[in-house]
Amino acid sequence: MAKSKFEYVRNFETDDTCLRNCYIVVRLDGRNFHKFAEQHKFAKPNDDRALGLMTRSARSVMEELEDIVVAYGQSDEFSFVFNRSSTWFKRRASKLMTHVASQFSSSYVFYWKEFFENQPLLYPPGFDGRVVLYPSNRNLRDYLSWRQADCHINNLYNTVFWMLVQRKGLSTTQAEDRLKGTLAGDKNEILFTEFGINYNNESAVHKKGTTLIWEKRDETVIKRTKLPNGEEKDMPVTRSRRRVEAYHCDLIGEQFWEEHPDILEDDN
Ligand code: DGT
Ligand code: MG
Ligand code: MG
Ligand code: MG
Repeated sequence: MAKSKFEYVRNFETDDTCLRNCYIVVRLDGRNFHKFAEQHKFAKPNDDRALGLMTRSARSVMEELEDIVVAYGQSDEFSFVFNRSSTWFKRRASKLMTHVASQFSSSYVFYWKEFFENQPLLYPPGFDGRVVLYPSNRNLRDYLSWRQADCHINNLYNTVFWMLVQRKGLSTTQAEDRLKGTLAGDKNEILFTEFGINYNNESAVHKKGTTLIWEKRDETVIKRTKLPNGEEKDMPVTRSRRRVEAYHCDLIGEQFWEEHPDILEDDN
């Protein structure tokens, strides 16, 4: 095809290829979800409908896009980790990030009604995205540990905060003052002595967030099969199928990674 004289404008496009051998992490975060949560009457501190919808949308991202090996979400954010050897879209950061963000956003709206039956969606939500590269398994694990530690710190704070407001009748300012300068141990103590709550018994999804990984499961279906003698018979056929499974477990220690050695590629 003959080139037009306008063709040169293509050269203004910049190269955003992600460095080879690195895990590519795309993290999405809900835009102004402080307001979004208020307007859509999210339960405080954790709304299980909202968390379920985030996880459903993340599952759609993993199923529809290529090469995502693990995803981790909490609050209004989700991180997606592409395999370090992925060549999807020639590793172009903008392509990967925008596909993740648009697939996630459209799924969030598409599945809204499944989670928020009686609460209409009042306006179109948005998500920002960023790309970060991690060159080693240690760095990637520390990244996920960082997000999970964030989940823990916020959830512990929010759990005590809303107990003080909802159960004790403190104003939000009074609850803030009460918690100023307190350490994790102090917050656990307040929960236990004032509300009879052992934080360890709080639900795992709120304490640990949600981790999505691919797992192989054997699936048996009945199939009509032709026998050598020409007869037809219903026979069970077992196939190994890959599907996305959700966990609410600790990612910081060794156990999860020892139990799922296929998620990360060897460092070398
Ligand atoms: P941004 O991300 O800079 O556009 O601003 P925000 O407002 O999204 O701030 P961010 O992402 O730091 O914090 C997440 C907000 O979402 C936070 O204000 C609390 C709210 N949120 C997330 N999950 C829940 C929930 O389950 N229940 C309630 N009530 N609020 C939630
Ligand atoms: Mg933010
Ligand atoms: Mg946000
Ligand atoms: Mg956030």
